[in-house]
Amino acid sequence: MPDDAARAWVGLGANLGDARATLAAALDALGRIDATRLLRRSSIYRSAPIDSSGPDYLNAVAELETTLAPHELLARLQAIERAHGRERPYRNAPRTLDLDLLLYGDAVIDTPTLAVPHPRLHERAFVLHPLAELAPGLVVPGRGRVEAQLPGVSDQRIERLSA
Ligand code: PH2
Ligand code: MG
Ligand code: MG
Repeated sequence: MPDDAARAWVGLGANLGDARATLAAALDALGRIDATRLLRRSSIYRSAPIDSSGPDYLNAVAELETTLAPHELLARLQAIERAHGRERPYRNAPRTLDLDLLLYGDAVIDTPTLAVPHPRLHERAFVLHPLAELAPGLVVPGRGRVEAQLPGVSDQRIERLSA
């Protein structure tokens, strides 16, 4: 991977259909994005829906190395979502697969189509726990270390599943 590669962090979530199989397939698909390597993935977590409805979610976080630009990577993530039958009937609707670009190096991006760091990352246990598992000490631009955000989400139900 060339020197200009960036470290990107992607949040995975699913709460419709066979969520476990979907996350496994999505991780596989992340590993096949061009100009990108899947470095690591967190455990799978079961979490209560936050500002959303339907069954519990399964969530995980993946660490990528990529030479794609942030918007290019976002387009690849959206293509994987669509391939898994993602529909967007309304905001935060239950979903077969959600792939969120959480962090892209230490970049701060605020455009109509992409905001990085993900604007709600720091208030969501289902992102913070898997991220802290993979990268304790990781600094979220504008927020500080990932584990410093955990006390603020201690009321959100989440459970780490094996593997
Ligand atoms: N995603 C949302 C809204 N709420 N809740 C949980 N537990 N997990 C998610 O992935 C999730 C959510 C919007 O993307
Ligand atoms: Mg999301
Ligand atoms: Mg999303």
